[in-house]
Amino acid sequence: MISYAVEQVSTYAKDIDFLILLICGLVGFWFFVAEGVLFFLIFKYRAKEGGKAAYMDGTDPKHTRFISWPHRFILICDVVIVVFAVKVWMGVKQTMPAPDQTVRVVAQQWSWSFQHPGPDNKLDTADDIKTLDELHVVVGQTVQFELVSPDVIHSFSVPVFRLKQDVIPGRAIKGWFKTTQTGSYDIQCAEICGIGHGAMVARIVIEQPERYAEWVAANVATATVPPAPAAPAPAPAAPAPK
Ligand SMILES: [Cu+2]
Repeated sequence: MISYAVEQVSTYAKDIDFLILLICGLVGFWFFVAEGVLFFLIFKYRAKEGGKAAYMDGTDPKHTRFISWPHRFILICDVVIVVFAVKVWMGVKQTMPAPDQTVRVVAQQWSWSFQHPGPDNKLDTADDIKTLDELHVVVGQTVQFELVSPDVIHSFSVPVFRLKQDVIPGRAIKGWFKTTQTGSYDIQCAEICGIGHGAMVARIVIEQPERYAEWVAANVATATVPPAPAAPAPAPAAPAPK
């Protein structure tokens, strides 16, 4: 149902949507039951000619069962939610599948920059490709990301993946996703991080392997490679002694 509004583009998006719907369904059911009983009782015991108010201290078992039985049912619902939530949490946050590709995501006031591994598929080598506001990945591959921030707390949010992870200065936070279809989708910052927070947007481009290889080939030449140090100039000849 949620996927009508926001596509599901990661392998775990459907699990998270299921959890949201489960919580909405159970909470919504009890909300309507509680409101229905409330309005029914308001109507049934409305002011009437000759009616008298009665004092009840709430200790009679005939009265307390109206609290204790719903309480038990709701506790069962809570246990159901916790069981499913832990299952999804373990699958998304407590497992780290072997990655096909590792990227570094730098969140900074107020932009996203990305470091791709380049043709050797290793980060922090001379062929890395650095981009601003655009992350490229291959469809169907497991991508491990490393989130870093040089300034304040940000949050790496990709709605189509149902992924949101805080980026904390001083830490390199790892996570993963596995894409299910090609396309170009929003990345946003989901943590108020200063005056330019609203402008902190980027795109993730999910491509077929051939297109990704073309992009790597086209960009590796312009990758930010530190220039080789210039050869030292020859020292001027010492003046001949007079
Ligand atoms: Cu931010």
